[in-house]
Order: sequence, then structure tokens, then C-alpha cells
Amino acid sequence: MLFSVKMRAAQGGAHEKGGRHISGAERILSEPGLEKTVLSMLERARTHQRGKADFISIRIEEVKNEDIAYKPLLPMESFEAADVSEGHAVAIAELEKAGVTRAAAQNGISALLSLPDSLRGAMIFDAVSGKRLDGLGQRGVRVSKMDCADSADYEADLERRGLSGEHVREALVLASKVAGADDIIAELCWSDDPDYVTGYVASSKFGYKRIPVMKEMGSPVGGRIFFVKEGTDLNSLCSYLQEQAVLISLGGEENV
Ligand code: WAQ
Ligand code: MG
Repeated sequence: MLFSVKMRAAQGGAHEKGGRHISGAERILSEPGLEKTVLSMLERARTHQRGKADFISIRIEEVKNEDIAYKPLLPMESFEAADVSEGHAVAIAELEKAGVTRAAAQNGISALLSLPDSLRGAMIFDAVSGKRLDGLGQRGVRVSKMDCADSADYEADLERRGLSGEHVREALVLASKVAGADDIIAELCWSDDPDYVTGYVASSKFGYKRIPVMKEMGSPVGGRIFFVKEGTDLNSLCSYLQEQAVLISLGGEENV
């Protein structure tokens, strides 16, 4: 039996009561791993570098095997960038290559740069006009119910590539689920953890493009933008992102 575990933590009260987003996490696990995961999420929320949470929600729900979709892990490529402006230039070029207009890509970067503080979720932008479409304000769309199909294999694979740590582990799974939606053209992301400056551009066409410097060290503002096709049905996209359980397989099989 599998369970989806979701954690979100805020400071100054719950997110919906104006609390500041501290951290979140989502996994899909079998029963024996649950206790350990819940404890580590609790610890993460209470010792996070963005601040100590005073609101922590952990939700655990059974996921039925027949409700799981399988999507392939995106291939990864790492770029070089000496500073933030080089990083952003690489990101804009990669977004354009994936089918986002230059104006929309630039809008995306500016939107993240001008956030007063991080959102809990992602913003959805039209890939052509660069307009924000989700209307979800400071909340954004939170992708959940995803994990890799085989954690041991996945972690060994990352280690072989010299990549360790939760940031990559989680981001590559999230980006693979997001890129698995037909309406998504590309994703832009950098972390809101003050000491983590790496970000990426991801798309189903070209994979996960890791960019080493996307913000200044010490900045607590990061975020995600999902660029979508014109005419996208936002309700069905958001229901895939928030509700569809997805396991990411290394072998590249896909069933939906
Ligand atoms: N769904 C939607 N948006 C999310 C989610 C989610 N599940 N999780 C985070 N976000 C948004 C939210 O606005 C956060 O403020 C922002 O993204 C950053 O989240 O080395 O760690 O978890 O290859 O801080 C990328 C590079 C790391 C990894 C990204 O993001 C690598 C990262 P964080
Ligand atoms: Mg973070």
C-alpha cells in the first residue's frame, strides 16, 4: 500500500492566514518508510534556513495502485554560468529553445525577481504572451503526489552523477512530473533557500537544464513558473499537478 505525504510549513500562522512560506515537501511511499519520512519533514520545517516554522501541516493519504501514472525521468544537462546575469541569459535561451517567446521568458525572470517573498507554489504563465494566468496570488499552484518509482535506484543514479542532497532529488522529480503534462512547454525555477543558488529550466523536449547561479547568495526569494500553451484548460492542468499521483521511472516508461 502506498501513501502520499505532503508537508507545508509557515511562520506567523498558516499560509492561508497570511503566514510566510518556510518549506514544503511531497513524497509517495510504502508503509514501512512513513514514520521516518514524517519525522524528517517535521525536522526540516523546524530547522529550516528560511526560519523556524510555527505552522506545520502534514497530510497523509492512501494512493491506490490503479490511480498512479508513470512518467519518465527527464534527462539532465549542466550548464556553466559565472554569475546571475549569465545564469539568466542561459535560462532565457533555453526557454526560447523550448518554445517560450523571448518576451515571456524575460517576463518570467522579472516576475520572480520582483516577488516580495516566495510563494508556496508556482505561477502559471502563457508561453506566448508572458501573462500570468493562474490568478492564485501569493499561493500559486502546489504540485504534489509525486515521487520516483524506485528511491534506491534513483538515489544511486544521482550519486553516480555526483549529485547529492535533497534539492536536486526533489527538483528533478517535480520537473519530470510537470514536464509530463501535455500543456506545459517549459518550467523555470530557482530555490528560495538563501544559501542555494542553483536553478533550472526544464521541458519535455530538452530535459532538465541545470544552471549553477540563478540568484545572489543570501536571497530568500525563489520560485517556479510553468509556461503553458495558449488555450490551456487550467482546471484540468491544475488537477493533474495537484491531484494526479505520479511516479517517475528511470527506465523511461510512460503509461499516460
Ligand atoms: N509545487 C509548486 N511550486 C513549488 C513546489 C511545488 N511542489 N515546491 C516549491 N515550489 C516553488 C515555491 O514557490 C518555492 O518558493 C520555490 O518553488 C522554490 O522551492 O541543484 O530547492 O523547494 O538541480 O526551494 C533547483 C535546483 C532547486 C536543484 C529548487 O526549490 C538542482 C528548490 P524550493
Ligand atoms: Mg525552499
